[in-house]
Amino acid sequence: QAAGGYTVWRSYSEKGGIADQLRAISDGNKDIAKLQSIGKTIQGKDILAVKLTKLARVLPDGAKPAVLYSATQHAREWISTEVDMRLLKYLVANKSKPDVSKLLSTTEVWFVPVANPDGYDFTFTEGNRLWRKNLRDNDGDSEITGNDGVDPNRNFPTKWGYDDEGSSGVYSSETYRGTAPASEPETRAMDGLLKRLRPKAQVNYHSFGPLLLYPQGWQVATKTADDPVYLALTGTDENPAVPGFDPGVAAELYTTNGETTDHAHAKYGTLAWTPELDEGCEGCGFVFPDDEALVQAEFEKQLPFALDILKSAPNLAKPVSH
Ligand code: 0X9
Ligand code: ZN
Repeated sequence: QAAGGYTVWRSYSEKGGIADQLRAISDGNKDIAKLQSIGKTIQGKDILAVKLTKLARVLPDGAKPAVLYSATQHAREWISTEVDMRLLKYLVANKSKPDVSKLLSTTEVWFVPVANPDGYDFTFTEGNRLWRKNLRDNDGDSEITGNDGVDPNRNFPTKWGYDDEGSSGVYSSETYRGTAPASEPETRAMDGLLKRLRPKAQVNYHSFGPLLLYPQGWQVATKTADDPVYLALTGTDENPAVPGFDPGVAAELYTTNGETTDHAHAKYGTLAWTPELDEGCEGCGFVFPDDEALVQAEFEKQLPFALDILKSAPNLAKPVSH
């Protein structure tokens, strides 16, 4: 029986949960998959990543152009982990088909399906379904209350705390940025991976939208030099890359700072997106229904964009180094 009695949803650490699934996928596909821990959470859990590519265990990491699909920086955004996992499973299941086989020859496909394992597991405990942040004990009282947690999507070094707007210096805020840039081990794990790979692209799944956002998030006045590339790959209001998903510059929605995709783009030249996935029903918000057909439909809706990015990756400009 799954934690919480769910049909679809699995916590990170339960038997048969996301961590076990990542281990099983890697063990069962030694030709194309390599599992690694990119760091530990505050509670000491391994933050697992899978690299999917031909000769995964022979070639060094970063030997081919890389694309990173990450999810669940925000603990409650469960649909993002399922979409990420289903993309991984789809590529594994189709590894012998010509299209996928070619992608696995030319590209490294990276997955971090749960970027915030402490927070994610916490949302499977009673009364905590809507927890967002990590489990940093801000006030040092050895229990997790409303005063605790750092927002993993406000803790990155790029424009950290800029103008004190778009993140908060207050413990209890849902957008608490932490005590310093990259103060959180979860941030350092993700940043370390980005630094090592300098991926051509990152798709950082969140919920809920439907929206398809790209940098910058910290200011709205000036677009990035990559705006034409973003436009081409993200599409227009009339013809978005994901059906029904409003494409646009993240800061036009609201400003953020210390945000992941701004950091990946500014620091490593990675083209990075934040898809804000569907709610699954009107008014469901962060609580996407425990419904296999709806979850699978959301994955299938995301698949063409995810594959387009992967196909484009080798041709995208070489990421600039700073
Ligand atoms: O606020 C966030 O971190 C993201 N939204 S969520 O509801 N999943 O928390 C959005 C980040 C995108 N950046 C901006 N909107 N500036
Ligand atoms: Zn989010």
